[in-house]
Amino acid sequence: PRSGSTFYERYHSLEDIYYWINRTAHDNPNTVKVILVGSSYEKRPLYVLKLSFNNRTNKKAMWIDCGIHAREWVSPAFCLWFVHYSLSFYNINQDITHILDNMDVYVLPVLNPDGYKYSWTSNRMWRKNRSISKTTSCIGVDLNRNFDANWCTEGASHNPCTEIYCGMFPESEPESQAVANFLRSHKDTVQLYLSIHSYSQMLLFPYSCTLEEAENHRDLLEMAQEAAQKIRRYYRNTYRYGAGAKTIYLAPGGSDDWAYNLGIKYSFTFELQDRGRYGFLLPPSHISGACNEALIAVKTIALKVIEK
Ligand code: ING
Ligand code: ZN
Repeated sequence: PRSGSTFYERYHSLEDIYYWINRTAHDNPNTVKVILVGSSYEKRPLYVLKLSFNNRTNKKAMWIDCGIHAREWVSPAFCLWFVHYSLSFYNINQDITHILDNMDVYVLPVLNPDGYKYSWTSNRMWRKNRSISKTTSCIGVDLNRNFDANWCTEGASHNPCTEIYCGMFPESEPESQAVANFLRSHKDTVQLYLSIHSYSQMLLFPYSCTLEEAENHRDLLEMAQEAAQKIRRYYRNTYRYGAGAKTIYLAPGGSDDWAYNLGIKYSFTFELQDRGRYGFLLPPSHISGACNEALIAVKTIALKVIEK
């Protein structure tokens, strides 16, 4: 390891992350539970950490998933960072204490474990999962095109050889199905959905699957704007923000649009650092900066959801 860097300032193999999940739950038996929500195409477990700091009834919840795209390594790093920060600064930092007093948090550190593993062992630039198709030798479905939100319209592809292959049908992949099943069964409590990607420094919200505006567009825009302002003020970094389709490109089948249509009215996709200098190959020395600025955005948005 780089001298002077902590565990959370490095990238970790899938095996290390599974070990970390286990140890984190074991070391925090009163606050952390591990929930098995499904398994990947290659039969790896999909574990969610539930952070719950008190037994208040009717508590809201937020969901954070990381690592839906294999090569976006800073994304799983953020999920680990967030859990560690929550456990370390509850009752120390006022904002995280208020958030955790009012919300349970579900964290899925690696939504696409097969792809993540493959990006460590074979192809650093792999994006999709690793499912095999009957009709071609091309491998993998883009899990962020596999959800049931204007599935496989403009901005996704039926061609398994592309990076934006939507799969055979919505939720054809076990990874997207596991997330969708979990959220369907928790939609009465989950009020905030966050999906963490990289790179390009953006805070996106529905819709990406259509140019239409979400019903609470103004609310979402205001939250994203405030979060971006905080990042600029505290970290002197620029995040763009807006509805996905108008800010980057039309992209149907994304998880945030699907969660929004399910009824989770506060739904965001974060694109963490950087803006292209290193791209997906963000050096480990940048993890702390990338995670701290994203953390301030998560806090800003979560505090606003609690107020609603
Ligand atoms: N970007 C996202 C992608 O899947 C996105 C952008 C956000 C699409 C929300 C759909 C919904 O293309 C990256 N970097 O993967
Ligand atoms: Zn991505």
